[in-house]
Amino acid sequence: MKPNPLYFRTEFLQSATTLREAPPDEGREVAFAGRSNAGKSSVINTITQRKNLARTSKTPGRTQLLNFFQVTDSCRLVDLPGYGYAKVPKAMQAAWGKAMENYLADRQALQGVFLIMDIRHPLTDFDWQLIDWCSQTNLELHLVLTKADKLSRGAAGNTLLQVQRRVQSEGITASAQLFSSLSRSGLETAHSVLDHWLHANL
Ligand SMILES: Nc1nc2c(ncn2[C@@H]2O[C@H](COP(=O)(O)OP(=O)(O)O)[C@@H](O)[C@H]2O)c(=O)[nH]1
Ligand SMILES: [Mg+2]
Repeated sequence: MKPNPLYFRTEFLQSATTLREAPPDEGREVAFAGRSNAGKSSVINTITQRKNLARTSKTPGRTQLLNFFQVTDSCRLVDLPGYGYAKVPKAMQAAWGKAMENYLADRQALQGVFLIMDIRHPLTDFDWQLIDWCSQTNLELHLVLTKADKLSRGAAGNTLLQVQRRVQSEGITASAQLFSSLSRSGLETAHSVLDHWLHANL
């Protein structure tokens, strides 16, 4: 398996605070979701080989917008607001949640969700909420256990298996993979899932 250089041409398109501000609901898009600090921006930067496309931040919870990135004329990647940052007021958290839920439920172009989880803290309550939303709206789901470099190869493999079992035991269908933005391991797998969902095979 080789990386697909198509994703390396990705450009920032626009931000939106509500679904009404989003680009026209046409073509195909894949959304990236995850808890603040899980490593979501780093995954997007690695997948697109752009150092600062999705701003990697040491201050978690600052990304409060839906950010749209253009891969081709008809294909987009979408960075969803990081959820579950404790220092943000509850009301604001609720507003983000609402925007996210609306987007997941109503967006016709949306093909599926990459759920980014820190391999050391997988399947938090917030992750389960997102998994439930995806399952209720019949959205495809791909679980990305990132920062795999933080564990030994064996421990990372075990965590992947455990996460797959937990999700399966709830009757949820989802694919899953290990990833590291540090070593770029898992990049080809992530590209192949995107190719599949976006019909972006070159
Ligand atoms: N070791 C390691 N650190 C990572 C990895 N991905 C992200 N980080 C670090 O984790 C922190 C949060 O990453 P970021 O991408 O901003 O998370 P986000 O809030 O989910 O967008 C940053 O300090 C990153 O440098 C990874 O694959 N390996
Ligand atoms: Mg981020």
